[in-house]
Amino acid sequence: MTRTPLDLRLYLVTDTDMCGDHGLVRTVREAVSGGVTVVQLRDPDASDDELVALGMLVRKGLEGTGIPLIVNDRVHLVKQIGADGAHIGQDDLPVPEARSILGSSAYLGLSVHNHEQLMTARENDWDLDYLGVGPVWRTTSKADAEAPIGVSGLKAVASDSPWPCVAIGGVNARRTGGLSASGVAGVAVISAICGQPDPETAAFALRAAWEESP
Ligand code: TZP
Ligand code: MG
Repeated sequence: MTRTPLDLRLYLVTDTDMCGDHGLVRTVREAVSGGVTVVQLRDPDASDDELVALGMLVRKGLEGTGIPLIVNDRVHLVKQIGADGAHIGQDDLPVPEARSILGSSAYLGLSVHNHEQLMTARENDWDLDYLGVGPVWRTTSKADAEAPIGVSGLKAVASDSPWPCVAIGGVNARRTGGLSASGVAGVAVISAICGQPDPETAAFALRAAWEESP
């Protein structure tokens, strides 16, 4: 089955705590109004039941927008949430196992931190839709984040990747400008949208920076 390619230009990864009083669903909806093209539900601290409950609310909030919902790590919850796919890291379940749980119609993204991990994915010809590449810059939004790979590390992966790549880690509107020249299909952010007083304006600024980038 062929999946419609994702529009990866502005990829929002959620952080429930960071959304705080503004609220997760409200943040997601406003961010989509501002130009977010994909939403990933990420909450490593939530139990499966809590994530399903949150996921159903977010999915409902996205109804009618056409914006896909991707679930971080918990591949086994994608169907229950009614999401469009999953995103897994290097230490999560193996790609073929994730793909077999998801079936061929759901999206699957993989985090890649270096060229060696890209080569492993390529050699295995994994059935992926995109790669999340980073952290490009230092980030405080992920407890166990790897060392930053910089724009040069990002370019090295993106230029040899058969899959579209999304830059993640420390991305903000100021830094977005230069990133399309790195060969990526878009940028992924947590803190540049979650916890911002006005997520719609924040998303709009990121999207504008992406569209205006050379
Ligand atoms: N994976 C690599 S860096 C990162 C994740 C989930 C966190 C990105 O958060 P921020 O706030 O956009 O730096
Ligand atoms: Mg993970």
